[in-house]
Amino acid sequence: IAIPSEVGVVTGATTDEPAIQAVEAILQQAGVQTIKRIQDNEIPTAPLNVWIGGPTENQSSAAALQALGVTGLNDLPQDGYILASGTDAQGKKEIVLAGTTPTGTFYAAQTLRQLLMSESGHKQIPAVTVKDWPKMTWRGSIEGFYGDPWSHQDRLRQLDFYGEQKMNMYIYAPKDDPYHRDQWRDPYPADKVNEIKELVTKAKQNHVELVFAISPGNTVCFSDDVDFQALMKKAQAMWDIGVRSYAIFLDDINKTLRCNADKTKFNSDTNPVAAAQAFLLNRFKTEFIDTHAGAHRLITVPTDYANITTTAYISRFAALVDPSIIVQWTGAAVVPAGISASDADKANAIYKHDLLIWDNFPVNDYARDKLYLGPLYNRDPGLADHGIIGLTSNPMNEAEASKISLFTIADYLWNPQAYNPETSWQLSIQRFGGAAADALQIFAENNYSSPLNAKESLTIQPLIGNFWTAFVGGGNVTNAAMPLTDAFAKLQQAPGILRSQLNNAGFIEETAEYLNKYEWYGKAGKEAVQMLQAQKRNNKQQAAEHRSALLDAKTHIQAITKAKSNQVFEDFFARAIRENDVWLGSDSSVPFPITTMGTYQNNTPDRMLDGNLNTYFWSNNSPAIGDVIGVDLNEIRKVSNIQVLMGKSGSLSDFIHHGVLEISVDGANWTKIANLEEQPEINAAVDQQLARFVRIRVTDTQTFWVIVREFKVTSQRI
Ligand code: LTM
Repeated sequence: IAIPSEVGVVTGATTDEPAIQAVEAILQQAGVQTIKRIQDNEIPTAPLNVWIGGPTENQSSAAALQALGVTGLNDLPQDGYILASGTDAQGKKEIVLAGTTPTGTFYAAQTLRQLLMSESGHKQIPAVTVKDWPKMTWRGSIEGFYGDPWSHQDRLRQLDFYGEQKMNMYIYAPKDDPYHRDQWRDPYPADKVNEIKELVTKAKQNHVELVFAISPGNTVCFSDDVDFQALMKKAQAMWDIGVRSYAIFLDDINKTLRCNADKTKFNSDTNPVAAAQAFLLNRFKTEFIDTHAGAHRLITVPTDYANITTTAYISRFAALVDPSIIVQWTGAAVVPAGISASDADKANAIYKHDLLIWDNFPVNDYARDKLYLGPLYNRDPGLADHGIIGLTSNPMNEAEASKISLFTIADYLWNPQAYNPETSWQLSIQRFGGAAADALQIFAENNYSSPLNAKESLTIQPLIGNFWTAFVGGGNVTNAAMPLTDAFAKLQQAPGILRSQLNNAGFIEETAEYLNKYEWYGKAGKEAVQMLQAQKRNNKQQAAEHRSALLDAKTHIQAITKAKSNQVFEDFFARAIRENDVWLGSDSSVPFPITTMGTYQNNTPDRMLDGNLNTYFWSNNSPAIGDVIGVDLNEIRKVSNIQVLMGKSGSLSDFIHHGVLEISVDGANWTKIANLEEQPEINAAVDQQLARFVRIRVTDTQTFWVIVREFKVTSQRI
């Protein structure tokens, strides 16, 4: 259906106004010059007419659907819609956007925009019938992180973005807004009230439920009337500016009662803290929510929020909190790699309330030098059928950068069965990046890994593997070097392209240090490859020049501490420099430690190669799946034995509990020697196999950190 320069828009008296505005904006973007608004009792005459609103909003939309031979709107679930486009029996072109509710109609308008965007030139849409509805009831975000809250402009832009992505909830709960947590009793000053009022209006325009949250738990006296009245007053001030949804959060507080006020209502309870919290929540529900017609269900997060087995506290909280109150839960961990249907079943069994997931992805308040620009992974597609009523994602302090993963989260929540992280991410990059999408993809795929998925540097990592295979193979490395140099060159160019072509000043400002660092990574990568190529050509002069440029780029990289180092690149440079050292005459029989894990204090990896059982490497966290620890023998040798002593003497818990022992000649292709399950100490005979690299690779998550006292490889020159 080509969009002509004149389009009729047919609306009813109660057609959703934000949907009308969205359609008109979309048509203008498609180059329409005349938009004729007509009522549902008038006869449309334009060459293309768009009916907006289901039968409750627009009296003529049922007939318009019928004219296209489309039925079944009434069979769709809440907020579902039909978007039908085509030519009727009289040859008239029409588009019908009909929701089961006004929200559904608004979603139909968003799909119209998406259809236009997906056509080249953005001036036509396919003739289609789309019947569509959300699987998960609540889909949104929770500004619930520590550190710098989002700015007012950030929030306004987020709400527009949620509307476009059919997300319907935004919970306002920034930990470092003083009036939210530390000074919760104090009223918001007038300018802040005005801002929140503006957010409420913006949320309504986007069919987003704005939930106003207070976190009083650090200082509140649960039974105290004065405190309760302060809470009521705060909630009333928000009601007066249009807020209709509330949350009282109790996360990250001490489980103490703190005050000497009247505790008779809960003091004799088996868990007075849970009982005190329930008392406050239930009282707020009865005295505020129930007395304000139009108020929505209260939301809370308990103090134990990351459990799948019960605690004394949870069991009392579940029993005492009013069943209408929605409980937030983060999964089986605060930042869980995955949330399975069985986790949800277990959580339902212990919390015994409707559960709304507080998903701590892509939040980075605990890793302020990381950007999580990859998609959502590992949320079971069946969660909605296992007692989960919705999911709110806790995003990064970087509001614009968060939109890349939020797009994929919206996708997952709308239709979890059809969700594919990689394809959703590609589309997110296209939409967010616009003309600069290619550069954005390069930048984002090098800031991709997260606690949900350890993959990093998706294009460059395999190219590095190919390069080492060719390099060790002894033949011509040019064929493997070319695509790698090219990929590093593109990485170097991407930040400049983003700065000049991405139409998003917020993103550029938030990610400035990362852009600088990755520009240098691109430069350093190119120099490293060229150094090794010069080495292969036996050209000492050129190799030295590239080495010096590599070291200079590395100095710039190290100086940018705001952005964490990229392990794939750091490993590549370390090995490249080592190869060059050996070529220049360093002793190649000295093994070199390799690891992807960070170091705790001064327990550096070289300590596992020093022959001293009292010193060790100690990781600075529990390892992720895919993390490695091992040695590079600097040349291919005949290996006869591998002995690895993990854990501290006397306390063996800090070791790799689930892993594989592997060897490789080139650092790219690996052969398994043994599976390692709960084995802190390993002594493996290897039967003179050829290898240069020996490592243990982590195959499952664990909570323990890793200590390696010695990693001893017995080998001979070939
Ligand atoms: O997750 C919850 C319920 N509370 C806090 C969040 O405020 C914080 O952003 C995340 C990530 O650090 N962890 C929490 O425990």
